[in-house]
Amino acid sequence: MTTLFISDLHLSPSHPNITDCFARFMREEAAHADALYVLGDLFDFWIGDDDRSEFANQIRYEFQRLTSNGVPCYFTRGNRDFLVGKHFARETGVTLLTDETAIDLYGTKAVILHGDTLCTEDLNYLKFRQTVHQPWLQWLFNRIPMTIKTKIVKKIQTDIRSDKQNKSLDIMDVTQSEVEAVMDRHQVSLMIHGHTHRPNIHTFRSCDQTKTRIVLGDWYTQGSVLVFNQEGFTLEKRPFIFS
Ligand code: LP5
Ligand code: MN
Repeated sequence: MTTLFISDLHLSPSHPNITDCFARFMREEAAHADALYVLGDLFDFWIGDDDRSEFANQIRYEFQRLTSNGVPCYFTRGNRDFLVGKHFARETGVTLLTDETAIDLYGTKAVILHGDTLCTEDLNYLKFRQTVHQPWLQWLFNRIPMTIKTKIVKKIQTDIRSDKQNKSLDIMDVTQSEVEAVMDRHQVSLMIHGHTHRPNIHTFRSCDQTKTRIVLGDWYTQGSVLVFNQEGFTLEKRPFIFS
């Protein structure tokens, strides 16, 4: 049996090929797993649990189907779906996780997270994150009608686009000292995260131990899945199928 990890699908109604690949993955692969972990940015943007669009319901349905068939599903929020809330969790059967979670993977302890908080040199982003994570602001935002929320999000996305375009790739990657600090805090030698869209398996020495950091890939041109079992793990791709 396997435990599966995915992140950075950026699902949206404008990219049906990604949604198709995700639905196939859920029905044909996740359905037979011990557990599924979604490590953030499942959605290109989640505007709130009151999104009742056909697209949002389609994604809800895939999780409902999986969890009602007995596959536990865990969800860590990313920087694009930080507004996924308890209503989504209740309706889909997924368990929402905190920003950093320590888990046991067939006897190996690992820390899992989206990965945005590891980019400690991206000060503008961290400040922005702090702002939009304020509970009172989220409470307020969740009470605004959908049409107005959509306009606010579009405006903010447009306003901040140029800031991201001016950042160096280095600033938008993880900071090694932060990686080590998080692993130390959780007393683990394995970390799994997404966010940077730089799929890789990094091994390094720290505190006289060999440690591993697995970076999940995005789903822009193909699916990307970390398959973990008793024997170890593989970072795999899933092709899009065009009909
Ligand atoms: O995901 P990716 O790779 O494209 O970029 C991320 C960071 N960007 C973001 C922004 C989100 O994608 C879109 C957010 C829409 C917000 C709508 C909010 C609605 C209000 C909710 C209130 C509860 O996450 C990007 C990182 C990049 O990852 C790599 O790590 O660099 O960060 C940015 O680009 C952010 C800018 O640097 C921030 C600029 C500050 C502008 C101040 C605007 C104040 C807005 C106040 C909001 C209430
Ligand atoms: Mn992200």
